[in-house]
Amino acid sequence: MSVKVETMTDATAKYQLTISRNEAKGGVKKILTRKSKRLEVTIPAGVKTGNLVKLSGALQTTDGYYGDILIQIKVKRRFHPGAIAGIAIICFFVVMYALPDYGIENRGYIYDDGAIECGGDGEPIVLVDNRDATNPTYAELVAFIVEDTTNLNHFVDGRPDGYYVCADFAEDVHNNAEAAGIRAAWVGVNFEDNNEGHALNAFETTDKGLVYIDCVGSDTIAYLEEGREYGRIDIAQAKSPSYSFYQEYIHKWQEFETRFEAYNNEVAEYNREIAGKVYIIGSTEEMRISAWEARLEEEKQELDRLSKELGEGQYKYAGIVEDIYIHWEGKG
Ligand SMILES: [Ca+2]
Ligand SMILES: [Ca+2]
Repeated sequence: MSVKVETMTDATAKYQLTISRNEAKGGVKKILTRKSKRLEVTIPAGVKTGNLVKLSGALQTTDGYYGDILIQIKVKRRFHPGAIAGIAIICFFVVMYALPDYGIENRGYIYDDGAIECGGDGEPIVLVDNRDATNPTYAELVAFIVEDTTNLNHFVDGRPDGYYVCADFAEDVHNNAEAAGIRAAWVGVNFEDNNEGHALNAFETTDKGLVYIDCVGSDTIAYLEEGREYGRIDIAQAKSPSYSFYQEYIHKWQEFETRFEAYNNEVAEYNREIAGKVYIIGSTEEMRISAWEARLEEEKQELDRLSKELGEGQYKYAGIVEDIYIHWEGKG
């Protein structure tokens, strides 16, 4: 969901809300955060792009004076239902834009078309930059990310505990890195097949160029290219920040899975073959079985080695990257 303040008059606040086709078809409830107050907005079934949803008198709750909140609906065109089924590890945030009150531009905010990027709590993301920060080497970056504990924070995406989402993870990693003397960027991503955004970090390493880091849930190198699948690999297994490394990594996973299945099938076959049989040592039959067993043992060791190289598991599909916005500094 993305919400953008368009204009604001004395008595009406206007927002634009992008929803999926399924949400438009079936109706949906969304939370709108304004001035630290949360409003539950019911979008009725059957809305179309351009329809307005009016929250009559809602400014009384949020701003303390009478006025309406108008929400203009935009139905996302490109949306493939089911494409994001089962997302567990990648976490999305609600992109909530709010114009600065009274036109004051606060130092360190991230601006996009004059609107400010906000975290899960509706408060602006504040980038605290360090003038003395410098670009790290890849090894320095990895050492910092492993040491930094932002990845241990819990992703909270709802009531009653408030919100701490990927935008907030990226804010903390950015500010911790700058405080440690490492120049960092906050990165926003949109997906082609998914109407929610994602946030992460970028660093310009002196030896390996631009490196994306995503610390939601665990420390990972992220792989981004417009028009391609968003990738993540655990930092211990990620040997290179280039997208081709990610493609090879996924290919290796597919090979591993195929090989692992074949191994299991052959073990089952071997067990069926030897069941209830007694072999005379030195006989042709015994030598055949021994050689087979040795081959299986060898394959098992190779699979163990590959498994260590690949890590615990793959990150689930998050979407095809549509746009990448890299913010090195907060503006103010
Ligand atoms: Ca860490
Ligand atoms: Ca920065």
